[in-house]
Amino acid sequence: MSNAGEGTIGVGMVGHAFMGKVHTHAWRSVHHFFDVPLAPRLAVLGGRDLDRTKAAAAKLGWDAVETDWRALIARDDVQIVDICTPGDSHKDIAIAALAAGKHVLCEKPLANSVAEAEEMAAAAAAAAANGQRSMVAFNYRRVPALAVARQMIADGRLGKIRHVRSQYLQDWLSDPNTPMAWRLRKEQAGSGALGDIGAHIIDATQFLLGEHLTGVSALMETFVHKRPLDGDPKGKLDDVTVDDAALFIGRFASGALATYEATRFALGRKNSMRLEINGEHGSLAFDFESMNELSFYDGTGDEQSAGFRRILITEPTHPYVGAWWPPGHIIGYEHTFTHEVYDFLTDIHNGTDPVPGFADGLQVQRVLAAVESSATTGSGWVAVSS
Ligand code: SOE
Repeated sequence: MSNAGEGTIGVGMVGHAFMGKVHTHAWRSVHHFFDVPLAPRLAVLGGRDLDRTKAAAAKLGWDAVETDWRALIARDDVQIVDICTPGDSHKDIAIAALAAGKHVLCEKPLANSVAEAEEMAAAAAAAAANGQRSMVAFNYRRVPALAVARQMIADGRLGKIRHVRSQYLQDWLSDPNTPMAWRLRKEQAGSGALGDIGAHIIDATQFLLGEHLTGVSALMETFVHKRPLDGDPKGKLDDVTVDDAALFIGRFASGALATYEATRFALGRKNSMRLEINGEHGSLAFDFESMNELSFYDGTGDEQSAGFRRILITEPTHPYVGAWWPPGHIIGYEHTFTHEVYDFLTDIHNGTDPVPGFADGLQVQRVLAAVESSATTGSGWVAVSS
């Protein structure tokens, strides 16, 4: 049994694949490392298959299971609904959960379309008036190194920003015999690399600069159009209906120019989310595969000794780091989700709106739509709607 009773808040999580596992780790760990006003209770795990959901609940430590997310939402022991499902169910689950008076954490991207995201953002705004909090799980905002980078940019250490260079490179689909998955079907995922990992670099770059993209021009490509349904290359094949890669340029409101590359075919790159920001006085560079490090070039110093220097983001004064280990004992991917639920629980307790909220998720959805429009119509520059 997870901790029950006073000073706790019940979580009902829908979905128990990769995101379900890492969110569970966050809910289980947060109150052991951070001072949270309400300790999460792993009340209910939702999944479509009863036996598989029971097995996942036993392994991950959830108290009960439901095979219908509507029943999960209706339960009195659930105050937070955590949505870890493919994008095609985000809207229905989130709007129903908000209507039922729950707080909602929803995985990214917020939805599979701008229209869905608009409905969700409107429902979240209405529910906020009722004290209900909602957040989109753009977890990379909670990488300590990126929180430091954002502060350095906000403090003017780079001066006016000229260039934003970002790539999110994975290679898990490079083999054409890798079987079909929900992330490869448009009706379930909304888009491919663009929404799955491109959404992260869109949100992360806007987070770092503190401003939005105003327009984009894009290319998208599907390299492998058919994949084995169950991994047998000689078996039945199914159609891939999403992009395998998206490349786009963009312009920020301040005039800064940006380049984006999102692909799951960069053979050898496993989860390499790379960002470089060039300003008039300096530059910052980051690669998630070395997530505890930030490279900084100070253009205001002595030219003779100038160069990118490595900042190890493991000091107790760095965001979130003080809750974990002594300097140099690095943290990982899963810690960013613990940071995320720490901030979410704090907002719930303080009655403040979480960031990124559904309105932020809607704005990212609008950038995704502009990229897709530019790439599919070949219309070149497409403004990001507001
Ligand atoms: C697959 O590309 C994936 O699991 C994404 O869906 C996650 O958002 C990312 O953090 C890791 O890769």
